[in-house]
Amino acid sequence: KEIETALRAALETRTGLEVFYQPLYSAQSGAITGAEALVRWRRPQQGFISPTIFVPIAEEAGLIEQLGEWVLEQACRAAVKWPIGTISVNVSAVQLRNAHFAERVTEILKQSGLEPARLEVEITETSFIENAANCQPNLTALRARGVKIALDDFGTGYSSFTHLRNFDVDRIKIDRSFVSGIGSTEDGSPIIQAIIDLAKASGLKVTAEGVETAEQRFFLSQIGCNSLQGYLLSRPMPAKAMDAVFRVGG
Ligand code: G
Ligand code: G
Ligand code: MN
Ligand code: NA
Repeated sequence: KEIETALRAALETRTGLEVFYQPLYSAQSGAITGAEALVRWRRPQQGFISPTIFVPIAEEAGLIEQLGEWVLEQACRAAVKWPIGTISVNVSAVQLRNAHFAERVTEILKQSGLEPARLEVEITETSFIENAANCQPNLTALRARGVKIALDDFGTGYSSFTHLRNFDVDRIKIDRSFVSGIGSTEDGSPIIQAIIDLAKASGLKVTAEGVETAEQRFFLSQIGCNSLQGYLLSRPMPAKAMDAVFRVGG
């Protein structure tokens, strides 16, 4: 409850909240092709609170729409200056169920001047499967406007493979739990290979998350991943640091 009150105040005063960005790299050329927006909340006494803690609190407290729209606004405004393909924004299941979600995204795109095709929303398969009927109209409307859809944490849901055909998405993001297995005793590489083959057969792009070693990067580019993301390549950073990477004004 205390954390909910503090989050409400942070949202109202716009203090302590910041959006960080983690670049995505082409597995072939190594160029930056996109970035993922990741919200950060720093409290005066407690330091950084993880979004895995405060996003669920925001969802229960009815604050996720406000938080999510703020992240979208920040991300679209920032990305419009950057020479990257897409800016990816994580979207909560609660936002996706809201009947006005697609409309709000459209307004934010207009205000920011970002081309719809340069925005990608990241959804998790569980959020979608559990609420397909409510989520589908939003996803259909967004795709009709050109917005891209990515399935995040792919492979962690109970039915990824059987459901992939039913998802109308552009990209899957292979969960980092598989990537961390590359080269270890619990080698995740046969599963990754199967995921990539399936994605390619379905015409989807593939991003691998959580790339932390050169061995993982090499393996993932060899087997056909389109883009790579992880601490080996870059940590999430503030918008100003991204501006500096691209030498654009803040
Ligand atoms: O950035 P970090 O690894 O700490 O993120 C932890 C989790 O929080 C990830 O699952 C990520 O998808 C989620 N997350 C980060 N930023 C956002 C956001 O803006 N909205 C939502 N819904 N989830 C986010
Ligand atoms: O669930 P989602 O894929 O949105 O989560 C992204 C989270 O993964 C972010 O919190 C980000 O900080 C984190 N992350 C990004 N790259 C790496 C990495 O190489 N290793 C680990 N352990 N986490 C990472
Ligand atoms: Mn994500
Ligand atoms: Na993920």
